[in-house]
Amino acid sequence: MRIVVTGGNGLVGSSIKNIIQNYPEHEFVFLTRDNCELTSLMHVISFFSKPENRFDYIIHLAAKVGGLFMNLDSNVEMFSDNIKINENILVACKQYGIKRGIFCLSSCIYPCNPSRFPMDETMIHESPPHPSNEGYAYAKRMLELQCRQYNKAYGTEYICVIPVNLYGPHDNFSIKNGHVIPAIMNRFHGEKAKKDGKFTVYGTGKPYRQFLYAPDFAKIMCDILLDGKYDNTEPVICCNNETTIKAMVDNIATAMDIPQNKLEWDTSKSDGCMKKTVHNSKLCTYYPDFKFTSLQEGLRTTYNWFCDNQETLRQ
Ligand code: GFB
Repeated sequence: MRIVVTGGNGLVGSSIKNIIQNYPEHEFVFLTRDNCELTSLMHVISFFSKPENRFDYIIHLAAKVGGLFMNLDSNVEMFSDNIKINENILVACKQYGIKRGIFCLSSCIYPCNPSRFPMDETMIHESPPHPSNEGYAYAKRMLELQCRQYNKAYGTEYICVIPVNLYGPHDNFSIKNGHVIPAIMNRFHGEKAKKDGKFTVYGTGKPYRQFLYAPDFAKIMCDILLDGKYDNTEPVICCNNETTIKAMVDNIATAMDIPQNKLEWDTSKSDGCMKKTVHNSKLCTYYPDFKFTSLQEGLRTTYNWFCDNQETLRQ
């Protein structure tokens, strides 16, 4: 099969690039912002209308994403850009006969006051998401709705996968807009170089989060799309164990050789959603032997990658 991957240079897109040799019978084509501006329908149609850009399957990763503080600052753009990107891609998939694909949601789209924890695949639309990221959350909820409608109306096989907080090599290490792990690694790395470095973490450290190593997620997505084991088109959650932000930051400090008693908490900063726990029992019925990378191991390899790619990494 010929597979187009949108968001080809992103955290997960780059992780897929590192494993395509495991699927030698398939051809992967990585689409990046330089190739095509996905918020423009004209650009999207002009790209997919070219005879050399015919595909059988799609892995749709491209999105306007960012951490809590970016979402708090730009809920309007997070909604409008992601709605445009997803609509344009689905229009092109229909017009150019891409009948099967993986579409990426996120556990942050879930209700912030659900009827029960942990949440499962049936609870996406149960009640409002956390206000901090409602723009992104409602745009991604609409993507789940659109995939379901296309599958019903056109017999397509568009599968929504729902990861928890992703991290790993090739992440966006922006201190302002990044997610917690890359933002803190970059900030702490700068402070380590100073004699009287200050290792400040935002919030109280009490929120709960589930972190998933991006290379693990990349493999799960490619297997769901290609190995035939996942025999339906319903959404599926991909998650790993839960921890508190405090415990996770302690692990980062260990990975960076920073004494934990040097950590300081700026509780004037937002904690965002306190808990968004989901479970992966559905995924595990299809992939019972999948070995998830531990947080300690994932943080260590991510920091090593960060140190080795200072010149070129996104920040
Ligand atoms: O990763 P993060 O930005 O995403 O924040 P969310 C996680 C937690 O880390 C929050 C705390 O409780 C923050 O208060 N935190 C502490 C920090 N220090 C920092 C820091 O330096 N930077 C950041 N960013 N956080 C996002 C959604 O929510 O989850 C997105 O807003 C996306 O839309 C993502 O879906 C997966 O888990 O709070």
